[in-house]
Amino acid sequence: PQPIQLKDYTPPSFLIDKVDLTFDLEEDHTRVTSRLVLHRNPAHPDARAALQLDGRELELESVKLDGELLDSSRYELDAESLSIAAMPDNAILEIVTVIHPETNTSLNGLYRSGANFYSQCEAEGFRKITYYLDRPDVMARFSTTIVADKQKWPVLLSNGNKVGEGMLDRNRHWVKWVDPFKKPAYLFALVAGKLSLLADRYTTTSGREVALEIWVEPADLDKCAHAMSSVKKSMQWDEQRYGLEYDLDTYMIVAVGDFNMGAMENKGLNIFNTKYVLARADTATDVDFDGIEAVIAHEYFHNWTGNRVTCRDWFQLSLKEGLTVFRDQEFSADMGSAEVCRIDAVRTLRTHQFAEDAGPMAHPIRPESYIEINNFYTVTVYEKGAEVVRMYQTLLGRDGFRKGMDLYFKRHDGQAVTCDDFRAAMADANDYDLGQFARWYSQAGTPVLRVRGQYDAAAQTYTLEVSQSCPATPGQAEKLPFHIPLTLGLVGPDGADLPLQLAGEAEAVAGSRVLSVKEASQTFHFINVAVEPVPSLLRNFSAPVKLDFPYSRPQLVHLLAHDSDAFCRWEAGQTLMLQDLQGLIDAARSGGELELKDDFVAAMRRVLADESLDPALVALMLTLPAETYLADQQDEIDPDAIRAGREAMKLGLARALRSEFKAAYTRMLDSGAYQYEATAVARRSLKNIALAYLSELDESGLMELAERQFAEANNMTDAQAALACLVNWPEGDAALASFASKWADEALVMDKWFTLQASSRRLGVVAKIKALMQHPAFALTNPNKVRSLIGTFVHNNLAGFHAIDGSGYEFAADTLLAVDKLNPQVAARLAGSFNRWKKLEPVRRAHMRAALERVAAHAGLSRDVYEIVSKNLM
Ligand code: BAL
Ligand code: ZN
Repeated sequence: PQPIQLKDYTPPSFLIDKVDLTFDLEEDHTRVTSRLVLHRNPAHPDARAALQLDGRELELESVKLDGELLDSSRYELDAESLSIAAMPDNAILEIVTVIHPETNTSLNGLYRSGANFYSQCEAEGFRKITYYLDRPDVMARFSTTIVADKQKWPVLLSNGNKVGEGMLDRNRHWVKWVDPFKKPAYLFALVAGKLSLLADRYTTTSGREVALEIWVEPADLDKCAHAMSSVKKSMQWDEQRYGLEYDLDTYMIVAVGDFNMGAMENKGLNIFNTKYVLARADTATDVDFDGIEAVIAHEYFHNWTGNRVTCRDWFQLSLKEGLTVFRDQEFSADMGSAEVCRIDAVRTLRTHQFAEDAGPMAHPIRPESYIEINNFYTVTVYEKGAEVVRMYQTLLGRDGFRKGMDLYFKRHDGQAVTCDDFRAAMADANDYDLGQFARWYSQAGTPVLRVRGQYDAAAQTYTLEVSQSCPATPGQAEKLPFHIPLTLGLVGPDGADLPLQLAGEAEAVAGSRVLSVKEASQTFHFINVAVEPVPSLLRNFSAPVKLDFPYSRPQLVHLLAHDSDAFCRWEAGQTLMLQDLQGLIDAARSGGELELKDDFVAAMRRVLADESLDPALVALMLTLPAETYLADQQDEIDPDAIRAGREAMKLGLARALRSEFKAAYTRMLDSGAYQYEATAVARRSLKNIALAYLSELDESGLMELAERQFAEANNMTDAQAALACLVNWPEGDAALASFASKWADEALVMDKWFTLQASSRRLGVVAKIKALMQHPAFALTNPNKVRSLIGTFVHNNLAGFHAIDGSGYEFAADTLLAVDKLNPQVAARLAGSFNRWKKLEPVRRAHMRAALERVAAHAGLSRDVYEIVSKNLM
């Protein structure tokens, strides 16, 4: 397959004003009638260009041009398109196609989940429904009529407002929907089936009445309350923060168990993975409740950032995704603890996006080419994209950012635009030069910010020398300097922030300030610095970079104890932890002693005993980096040494702080009913990390603590945390069995059961995963199941997946080939588990290469998997 290039972008030859769709749903096929009103696009360079409609896996029944039936000599048909050369400038085209949702396992286009019909069109699924100009810069007004058997499919939903319904012969009924907003085809949606409704209402600030509807399988109706309250909070927040109101009469959410993504922002009819809708105290954890609130907000926010203003082409994906992730992060920060949200976001970015930036799939947030666009729904486009949007706000201030947003909507409502248009709105609204900032969109890789500080006691100055660099990435050997906002403070010996005054300035600033770093090397002189400070750098993680500052251990201990910025405080602890973990990993590799350093243990003891700290922050400070993150810090990865070093730190801390963990556990116990509320969530997080450490100690009393919590928990957060402790020990087998029998009918809870076993350190052998694949609750056709069991094993169980005999790689290759036949998007995500192969120690590297080559040589590989595997082998 040939890559598609950003530089080749050309406007479409035709535009579509209106599309009327009729779906005839049957058990063994669906007939789609499409009536397109088109006109020639004056922006296209060739005024006589053919009309080339996209289409895949369609059975064409007929084409009519302005009422005249065309025979096959009047058009060209191939596997990807339908072309008509002789086109008038204005035309009405009527196309009838037959599709087969009942056999569509890709979950892309129109498909069945159980007896119901659902659709997923982003990015290019609409072309699997009918021939169309399936590109985001073609925006049209849609009407959709759905015809189906009333008994089998009583609920018929599509975008916009319902305008009519009625009965036909053979007990069939019809419903017609009209979407008054023009939209690209990727926002089209259709749902048909037996569904139950949770209904509510919302009145916008300007007085618009909106019907809120959540449609789910009947058995799940008692798990929708949290989703509904999240919708209302999101609507209110977007009005208050950005002045943005909802624009249709009805806002619908549908939950489906078979879904490739987390959720999809189709206009007025969001379709969600059940994972991001369904929650009850006994079935969902605090993390699930958080995730639902964030994803509901994300999809709702897309109505403006994505739907009203959309992307010109798929290279601009981060225009809507980076911006909308930033918006959902800000929303979550306002709903709970801003500090905890920020640290969580940084952990995600570092663990997953820094890894992507350092591997064969590295790409800028606006990629320059792709083979399969589905492979670019990445942590880079989403999470790094959100960091880039955050940097505008850091540079311009919150009010300046709002001015930029207002101008963006004023200029572009109803348009399909580019990342440059967004940047121009931010620059113009604030009269601020963002020219160099454009490099964040075009250069891949994680920049390194090297900072050195010098205190001159006699002159009372503190000089910061700042230089930046960025490693080469595939196709980009050289990088130019970025425009980096560096937020910092200077912390005095008493722990308070010193006033900040740069040479040449009349007055000092209290607390933190933002420096604009634009050169390869730059020096900043602070004056009137009365005492030697410890610099607190990159406060609130002001840029997605790696910081290189040679902190001494006492300096880190000082920041951990005093920094006024919660992120930097946590970061100081993490830096100490990482240094000592590296020492343990090195020792494990060379057969040395695995012992913790006293100053680190003492620092963690103080954290654990500090009752003035938010318990959630304490829990985060005690959380070890993931094995994969540790792997990414190595020159050459030895998975066994990483596991041994990390386990040694857990055990060492558990032994040294046994009584402090017990005290914290007891202090955080809560006998009341479950509440999803910030304080209660924070207390559970500390309680459960204390339990996790205690369960490292092979002591019967402590194991009983976990067993008791598992047996008596009144909520899934506590039950799952206890089970996670037990699964590493023989006691876990009985607990796992009782959990499975209790929750056999709850698909999302069974996903947790698979995940726990796939990440257990007892399970190092592929045979156990294979056995679990035979469990009745597992299905290779269900993405949630594949991600829970196989995905967890290949992505997160470092020592298990990287077994020295290569069995993990063989298993991954076999499984991803089997999944590829069913669902290429899900298979491609599994293929990503090979991305680190070049950094592995030689024995594993050879095994992994062999497995990769076997996959690459496989006949009939999807474009999705081909792209990942071929980039790995370059
Ligand atoms: N647009 C795909 C799903 C999401 O990012 O919301
Ligand atoms: Zn999104």
